[in-house]
Amino acid sequence: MIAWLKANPPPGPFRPEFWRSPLRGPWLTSVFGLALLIGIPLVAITGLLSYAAYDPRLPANDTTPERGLLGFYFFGWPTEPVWLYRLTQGVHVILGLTLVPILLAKLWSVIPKLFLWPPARTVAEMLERASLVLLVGGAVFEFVTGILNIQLFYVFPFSFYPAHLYGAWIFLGAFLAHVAFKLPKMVRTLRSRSIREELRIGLDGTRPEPHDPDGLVPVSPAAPTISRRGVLGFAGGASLMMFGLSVGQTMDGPLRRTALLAPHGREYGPGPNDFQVNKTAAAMGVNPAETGDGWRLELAGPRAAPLRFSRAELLAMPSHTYALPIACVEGWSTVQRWTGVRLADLAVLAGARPGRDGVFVESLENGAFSKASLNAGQVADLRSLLALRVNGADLSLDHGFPARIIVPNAPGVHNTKWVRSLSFRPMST
Ligand SMILES: Nc1nc2c(c(=O)[nH]1)N[C@H]1C(S)=C(S)[C@@H](COP(=O)(O)O)O[C@H]1N2
Ligand SMILES: [Mo]
Repeated sequence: MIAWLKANPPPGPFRPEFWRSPLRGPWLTSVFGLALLIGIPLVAITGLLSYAAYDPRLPANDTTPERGLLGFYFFGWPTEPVWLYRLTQGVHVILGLTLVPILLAKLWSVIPKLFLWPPARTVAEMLERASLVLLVGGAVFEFVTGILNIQLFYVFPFSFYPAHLYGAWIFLGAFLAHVAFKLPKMVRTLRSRSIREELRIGLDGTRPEPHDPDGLVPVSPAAPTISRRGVLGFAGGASLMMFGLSVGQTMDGPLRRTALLAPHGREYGPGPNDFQVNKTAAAMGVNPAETGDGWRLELAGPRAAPLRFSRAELLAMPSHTYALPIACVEGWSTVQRWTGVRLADLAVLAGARPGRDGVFVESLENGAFSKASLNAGQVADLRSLLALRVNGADLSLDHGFPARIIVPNAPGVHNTKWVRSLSFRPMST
């Protein structure tokens, strides 16, 4: 039966003669594989750290309450070093983008295996191919959902955050299995041919790799139209281009304009407020009338009856200024000078117990990012502010006027804008 199937493949890509590129072979696949083997774990670890940074055990911070065991590694997210989340999330997004051309090149290099005929000959082969469905499907799913999300195209019929998280674990499981299967072959193949020497070979000297039983090397190769060096240069160059056109979104100053792949607008607000806006007040349906003279901050805590403060009263309190980043989950970041009242001082007014109470923050608007919890360590850090001003000017409406949260090393989404109330309460993690 198997012999008959093998002898009678369906037409087209199921026939080995269909695949003719003389460049395909285990060595080329191994080079791309090595790049992914280095890059993907970094993307995965920084992604999982981002999940921990939300402090998902606290109220309102997690939209995947069904996470089950996936939070096994959580820890109280620190405020030090202040640049940590900026770094980890920048790596997650920008390295992810940088790997896209390598991933595509790797998939191109193994595409004949998608049409292997017969699809599986043994149970072991069937299992391996099932794991490849999870591997390739998982990789494509993670890259596509991630890219759509940083471009703010919320087009999928599910919530990004749990989908990207569950997808990551499925992909990682398949990735680990794949590495365990293939690592010995990859190492052997890479040793068989030096990359330096390969880079010296032009089109004239380009020959197919020696026959391999896995079926990557074509049985009837066409003449090469590009050298292996050319393909590596093309994939590497595309990858560098992705990096070069996105890394600027993590910088302030003129280089920020080089981030042509970053989606957000370029004009954000007047003078000192001219820096990146994630969601505008209009987009979030903030009613400007509620941010005027009638606005009051509601302050609640374990011992005090709720207090109310006008913006003028907050401005009259001891104020502090720190240069701190906003680092968005979408990978962009910026450092600005924020001025406002310490959360620690407000905690004392509310009768909160230092080191025990965190704070539950609510915004004037009602969207997905309108509520957040900060842990006790974040409240206690003297640089954590209810910011009223930025770079010497009042906050613009888009940056959260009348008042917003700024916490060192917190993910951007926890720096709630248009704050309506702060409620200090035990936040044990
Ligand atoms: N109320 C409210 N606060 C919010 C948001 C929001 O949509 N609503 N967006 C958050 C996100 S995702 C980020 S990255 C930062 C961005 O702050 P900025 O727009 O001032 O740069 O604000 C955060 N605070
Ligand atoms: Mo964000």
